Parts: sequence; structure tokens; C-alpha cells
Amino acid sequence: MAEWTIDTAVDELLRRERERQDGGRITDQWPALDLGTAYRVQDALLARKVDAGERVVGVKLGLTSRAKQRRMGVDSPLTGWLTDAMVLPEGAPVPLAETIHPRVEPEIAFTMGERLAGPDVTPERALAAVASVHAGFEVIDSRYRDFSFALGDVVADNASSCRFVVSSTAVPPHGLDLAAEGCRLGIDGDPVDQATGTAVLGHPAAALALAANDLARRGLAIEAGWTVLTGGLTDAVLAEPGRTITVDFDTLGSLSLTTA
Ligand code: OOG
Ligand code: MG
Repeated sequence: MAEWTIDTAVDELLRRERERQDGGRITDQWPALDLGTAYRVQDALLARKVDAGERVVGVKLGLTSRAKQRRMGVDSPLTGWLTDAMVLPEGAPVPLAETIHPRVEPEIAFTMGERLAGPDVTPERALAAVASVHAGFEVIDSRYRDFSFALGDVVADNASSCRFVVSSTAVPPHGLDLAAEGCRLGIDGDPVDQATGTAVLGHPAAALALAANDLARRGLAIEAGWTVLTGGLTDAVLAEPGRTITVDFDTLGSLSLTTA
């Protein structure tokens, strides 16, 4: 690509998604893709999706856990958009025919009862705006080869968003200890990983507060009714064909996802 701009970056990322073809890092060719510019690419990419009929249903956090930061080589949390086209109903398989190289990660999800607008949102205030807490899975799929990216690349790529599942089991936030909430991840019945809510910036409500404060810098807020994915608790696992991936939480219940 001769000249990178916000528009050409959006074109290229949408093309890779549509054609199910990964590619090199944009930052290798466009070093000026700093964090501010990358969020402008992300927002312009969302605007294209909204123009095409998609609806914003929430936000996601990424790289909120050390396990994920270490694996991806990026040590800063980030946010991305969730749209209705990314919703995977409980029980539906990962659509392998529509994805490039999907991975699955367990997450704690919030459904917002009230609008949450930064700046200066504390975890306590953030949690007070939550209507219910849910077990979730995110299916991530990077538009970069081997999920190899710098922070600017992955922010522009809407934080590797692809699909997500939120359990219909809604648990009220009151009385939950979300830092201590444990989850066990399994593949085809074999345990592969485990974590607690502490993995997510110390507490998932800290991730929610961070999202509200980050959005406020762009003049935006988290709206009532939105879903918030607080970030993978463990490293993500490959969504290979024929796998059944399960997560069992202490009090949020269980979810399973097939990849057929
Ligand atoms: C970036 C997205 C990370 C999470 O929950 O940490 C993310 C990636 O790992 O490709 O969604
Ligand atoms: Mg995630």
C-alpha cells in the first residue's frame, strides 16, 4: 500500500476480514499509527459497520490480564466495540467458515443497568451501574498474521474482535466477590487452564472503570443495556475443528462452545 491513512487502514482491515485473509502489521509501514490515530481507525471502522446496518451493543476490553499481555507482547489494556453481528447465541458453534484463525477465551461479562460516563469513574461506581454479571466467551480473530501486532495495530483492528457469547444466566452483582471468582477452562473434557477475577486488572470492575474513563477521552460513554466484556481471564485457546471448549465458573455457571 503506497500511502496509509485512516481510510486506507479501514479499507484494508475490512478487506482482510471479508476475504478471511490475514496480513502484515500496519505499523511496520505506517509508524505514525500511534494510539490516538489507531482509535480513530477503530472508530472509523465501526462507522463503516454501522453504515452497513450493524448496531453497537457494547464494548470489550482486551489485554487486561498479564497472561494475555505476556502472550501477545503488548502490555497495555485496550478497548474495542461490540456489535450485534458479533453476538453468538448460546449453543451456536464458532463459525469457522467465516473466520481466519479464531481463538477462544473465557471472560466475565457485565450487562449495564445504567449509563456509565467518565472521567474519574472508580471500580465501586462502575460496579454500581451494573445490572447483572455473566459467564462469557470471546472468540477473537486477528486480521494480522499469527496474531502478531503492536498496540497501534491491534487497537485499529478493533482489538481482534470477532464473536462473543454471554450466558443467559444473569447473576446480580451484589454480594459477589468478583476478584475471587474462579474459572476453569477445558478442552474436550481435559482441564487446560484456570484463573480468578483478580487476573483482570485486580478486579473486573477496574476494567469496567478503565473502559468508561477511556471512552470519556473520546467523548463517549457506556450506555445502559450494553454488554461489557472485561477481558480474557486466561490465555486464549485455538478454536480447532471438532473441539468443545468449556468454562466453569464458581458462581456464574458454565458455558460450552463447539467449533464444528
Ligand atoms: C487482542 C484482544 C485481547 C482480551 O480479552 O484480552 C482480548 C488479542 O489478544 O488478539 O480480547
Ligand atoms: Mg477478549
